[in-house]
Amino acid sequence: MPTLYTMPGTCSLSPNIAIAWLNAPVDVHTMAYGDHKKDDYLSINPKGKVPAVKFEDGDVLTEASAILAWLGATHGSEGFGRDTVLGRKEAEALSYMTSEVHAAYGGHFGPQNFAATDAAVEEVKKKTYEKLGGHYARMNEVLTENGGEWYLGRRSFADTFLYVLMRWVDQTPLSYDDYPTLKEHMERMEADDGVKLALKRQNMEPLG
Ligand SMILES: N[C@@H](CCC(=O)N[C@@H](CS)C(=O)NCC(=O)O)C(=O)O
Repeated sequence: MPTLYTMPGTCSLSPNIAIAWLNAPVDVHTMAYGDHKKDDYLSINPKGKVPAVKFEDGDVLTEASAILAWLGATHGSEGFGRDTVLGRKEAEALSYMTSEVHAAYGGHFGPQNFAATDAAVEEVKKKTYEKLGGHYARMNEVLTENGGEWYLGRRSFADTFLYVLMRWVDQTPLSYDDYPTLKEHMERMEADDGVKLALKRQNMEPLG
């Protein structure tokens, strides 16, 4: 059976939820924070990041959106093939959430990587939260336009990554109250049995 490597608090929760939703035959292995920089894991993913999937033949797949694409192609429900409207919208949403929104969090999790002085670090953080605020406003708009329940109007893997991004708002000066439709989505996700199972497998709690 393939193994998904995760760590508490991280974006690996997204494929972890997808695995729970699909009841996919994938083992979920949760590491303690810090183990991702140790030799055992670096021999699996030299990038030292989660998520990663190790297959029985030794092949390794990294990058959340690629792992979700593999899960969808192998175990996914009908209507999400990349040759369908919903499938290509899902690919678009996941690329946006991973390469734009998640990547923008670099200025929150590691502002010192972008600035040399304390004042410059503060400036990076300020700009980061402005940028993130724009992303959340856009996602709130998309979700509202699509009926408010699921990001693409029907439950998809985009909802799993959106939930990860919503959990991180808690660590920033941004307010959930500015994104009411996203906030309801987060509450809906936390009531979901698959999400509860994935959180448990990743040693995490719902935010409540
Ligand atoms: N582009 C990667 C990003 C993966 C990533 O940044 N993972 C974070 C957790 S959300 C991580 O492993 N951080 C640990 C570190 O950088 O030390 C993806 O989409 O999978």
